[in-house]
Amino acid sequence: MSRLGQIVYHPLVGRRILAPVARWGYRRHLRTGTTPPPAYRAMRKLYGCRATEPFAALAAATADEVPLLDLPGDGAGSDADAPGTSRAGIAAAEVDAVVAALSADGYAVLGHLLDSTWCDELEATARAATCTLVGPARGSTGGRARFQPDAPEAVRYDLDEADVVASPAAQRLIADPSLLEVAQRHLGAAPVQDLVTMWWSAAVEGGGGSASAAAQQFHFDLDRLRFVKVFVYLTDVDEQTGPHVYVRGSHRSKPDALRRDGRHDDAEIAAAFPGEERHISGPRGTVFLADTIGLHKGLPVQGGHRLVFQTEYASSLFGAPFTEPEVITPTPELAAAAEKYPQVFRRFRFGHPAEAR
Ligand SMILES: O=C(O)CCC(=O)C(=O)O
Repeated sequence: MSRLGQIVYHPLVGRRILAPVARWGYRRHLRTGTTPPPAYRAMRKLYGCRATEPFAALAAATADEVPLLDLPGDGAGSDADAPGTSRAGIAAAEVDAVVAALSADGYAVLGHLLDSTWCDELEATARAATCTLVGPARGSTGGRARFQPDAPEAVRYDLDEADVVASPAAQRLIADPSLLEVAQRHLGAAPVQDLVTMWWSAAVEGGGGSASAAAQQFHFDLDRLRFVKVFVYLTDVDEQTGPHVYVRGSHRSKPDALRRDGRHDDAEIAAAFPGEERHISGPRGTVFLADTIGLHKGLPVQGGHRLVFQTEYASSLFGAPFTEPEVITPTPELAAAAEKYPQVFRRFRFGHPAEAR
């Protein structure tokens, strides 16, 4: 580890060192597109400092990184009032309500379900994929297998991002203009697509209790400075099949002890946010957005299984290392969006089937 890394990792180091290291790393990111690991670490630790302004100032600085997108229907874009301009996309009818709920509560559930043909397509992708096993497992965690609904070997099966982005339904979702608009308004910054994922969760005999690695203990995300996640349930989700649990309002502020990076137990959360736990259940096709700087977890699956698709938008790629998945055959929707908003989709490598062979 570098000397700077050793300093940043020291448990007693405080904001006087963390803040300049994080700012230096952000400037480096702007020049090079990569984040020095000590700067990412400094950013995470800075969030836990008692003085909240240095983290907030760095997060605010990302708002200027990419010019705001000119989205149809968004007051921020010059197209907004053009005759005949109207919103399109899965949240088109409820953008204002979703933005308001995200701001007030930290999460918002869409009023209608995702088209079942899109769900079918995503589910077929997930059934065919070889996944990475995560969390308590009968086999070895980190192993690779296809999900077997009748005999799952691990509490979580993660698909490879390349397999997810190959799905046309996934591509239409990540390029969805109404989701881009919600993200832009919530972040106060142009959204940059930084993660696409899909995973199965299951009950495993002898798998033990809730699994930290499978995100089944309360935590908050901090891979980036500002971000919002879109979740789609691709199976019916009830109390038995692992609903997402979000602590309402915890995206706004948290007691100092809960700003510590790591896992937090249920009693701590209940004491700090009495009555604010929300269990998000719903039928297949349920879509919700969450600002997961707020406290959240997935409830362990008691029986059956759950399949979730997720896409994330951030104000900057500063932070955790990001992947650069290849999209061999982009849908017309993604191709058009990537041409119009190259910065949003800048981590994708667009190929052509002929080149891939
Ligand atoms: O499985 C869940 O609902 C929790 C997921 C989670 O923690 C996350 O996506 O950050």
